[in-house]
Amino acid sequence: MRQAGRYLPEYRALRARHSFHELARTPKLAAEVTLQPLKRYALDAAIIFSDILVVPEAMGLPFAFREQGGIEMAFRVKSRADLARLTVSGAAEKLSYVIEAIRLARAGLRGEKALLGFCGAPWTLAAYMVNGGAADKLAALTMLFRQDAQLFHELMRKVTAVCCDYVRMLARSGVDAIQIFDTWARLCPPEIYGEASLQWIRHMVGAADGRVPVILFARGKGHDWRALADTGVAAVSVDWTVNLPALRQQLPLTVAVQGNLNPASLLADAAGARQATSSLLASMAGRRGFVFNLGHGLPPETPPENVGALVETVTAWSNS
Ligand code: 1CP
Repeated sequence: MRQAGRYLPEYRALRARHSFHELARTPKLAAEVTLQPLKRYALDAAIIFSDILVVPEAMGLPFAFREQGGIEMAFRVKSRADLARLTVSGAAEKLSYVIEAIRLARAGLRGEKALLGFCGAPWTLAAYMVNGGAADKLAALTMLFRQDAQLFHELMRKVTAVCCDYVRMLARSGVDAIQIFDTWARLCPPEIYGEASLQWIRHMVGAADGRVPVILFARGKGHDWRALADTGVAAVSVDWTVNLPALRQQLPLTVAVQGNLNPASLLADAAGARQATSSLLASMAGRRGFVFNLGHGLPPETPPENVGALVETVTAWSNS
């Protein structure tokens, strides 16, 4: 809910004049979009305006938007020849425009609010790279893992190396925390999740080198909290299907939990948004190590005033 994006009319107005790539790659514009939600709402933090797919793009695999919605990668990684087209050395440096946007956004925040950086998890990025964009048809990546484990691991090594370089850059950029998005974790069979995803995430946590806390969002894997926490992250962020108080009880207090209001509860009216927010807060009353968040991103059709009702409710609760 700290994100900008299509639910905000001021984002859509900028987007009418600039492509997504122009917004993301022009530090002044990216910083402006980053700060848009904070101009409207009394939020505690901002998240830098960018995308997880900037990493494959920097490796030589760009993405575009399909007219009917969704993402289209320029090519699919199906063979060693495709893999050879991806560069590692110098790739993360191509993302220095994000670091410049972070610098400008931090100046705008004047130290009063936190700023988050983020990076996709290698499994989720590879999902887009292998199946060309329609990440819901993720069977392609699981199939690669099962049919050509060597190619799968070579791909993961390359993607992880760039993610680690990028995390190092983010950790030194002055962001207050880094969130890793393993959005397509839920499509990874549980028996291979450790080998296919978490081991690579562990490298990224290492690359942050303890400079900033790392938060892991692994959609659909909240029940596997022990394995998520074992990556060394400071916080586990869960989707809205997880029972948050139960998770808080099970995790050691050295690891924070973040979550997990169902974004759909913001689709009706402000009273409904307030009620849903209050009931999540009540379920977490008296528990330490909790960061309120949504259980996933905001759909574009969310009425902005309902986000306002949520922020007011959380602010009143944390001041009480
Ligand atoms: O038309 C537009 O303006 C593009 C819509 C859009 C936006 C607003 C995309 C394309 N990316 C973003 C920004 C973005 N991406 C943010 C917010 C930053 C901010 O507002 O300050 C974040 C955190 C992301 C990260 C991201 N991109 C994720 C992980 C988070 C999650 O939702 O689980 C994922 C999966 C993506 C891929 C992506 N980028 C864009 C789209 C439409 C998609 C989904 C593609 C698909 O799988 O269909």
